[in-house]
Amino acid sequence: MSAVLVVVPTYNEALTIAKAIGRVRTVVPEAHVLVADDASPDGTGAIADEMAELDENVHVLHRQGKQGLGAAYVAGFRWGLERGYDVLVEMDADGSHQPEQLPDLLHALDNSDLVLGSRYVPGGRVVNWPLRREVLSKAGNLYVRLALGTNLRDATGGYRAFRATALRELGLDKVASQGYCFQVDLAWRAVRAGLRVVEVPITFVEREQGESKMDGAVMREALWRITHWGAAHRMRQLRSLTGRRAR
Ligand SMILES: Nc1nc2c(ncn2[C@@H]2O[C@H](COP(=O)(O)OP(=O)(O)O)[C@@H](O)[C@H]2O)c(=O)[nH]1
Ligand SMILES: [Mg+2]
Repeated sequence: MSAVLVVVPTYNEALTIAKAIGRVRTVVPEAHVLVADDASPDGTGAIADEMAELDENVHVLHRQGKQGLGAAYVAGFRWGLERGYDVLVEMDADGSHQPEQLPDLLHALDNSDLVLGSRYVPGGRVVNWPLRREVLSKAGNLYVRLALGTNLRDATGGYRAFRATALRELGLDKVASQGYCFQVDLAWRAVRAGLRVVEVPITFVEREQGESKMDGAVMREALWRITHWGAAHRMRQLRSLTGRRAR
């Protein structure tokens, strides 16, 4: 059986972290959980430490300060790869990603390298999101498809499962994305590496407690990076086309 590590990045999730970890431990008892906390001022790290003390399947990675979702995941993945986990899962701490759907993701990984929990394939949905967030998310995904020329319906979501072998191929050392565009970055790397990427439907439930950390800086970083990746991709396509003609 494969060893599964669920990496949960946290910044000020004291109200939600215990429940999220508890649900994972109930639904997939054999999985380990790693909380990657950016020195949350609200004491999230201490709550995670208490849980880790009582449960050998729970681990905590304390980071220096708020350095963004992408940076927390890179550090969490490194931690897991160094310790030989076979499968690395991304999951939010706020209950939006339901641990009860984790078995669906893990099952789909039997025949793929990366499974994206997807809100925008048939069967997927979003519950309790304000219209503004839904529009932003759908527009973001449309932009990703147009800029990068992919078919992915939900490249911005953060509920996913990677095979460790696949993650090792993606060049984590070279990931510069700090914020939420990390999600697009890794999905795009996987597509370009020719890995088998599949989407399975999930129900994303907006958090009931705590606050979203999505802000203008996160969105601006996503916009310029995706535009840059898209332009570089088109240049490569153009070059291979003209190269072929010249031959
Ligand atoms: N370690 C770490 N976690 C973060 C950071 N920003 C967001 N997160 C976590 O990423 C997950 C998703 O964030 P959230 O604010 O719910 O984003 P939203 O669902 O898009 O509104 C949550 O578990 C957050 O605590 C960060 O800078 N560092
Ligand atoms: Mg959230």
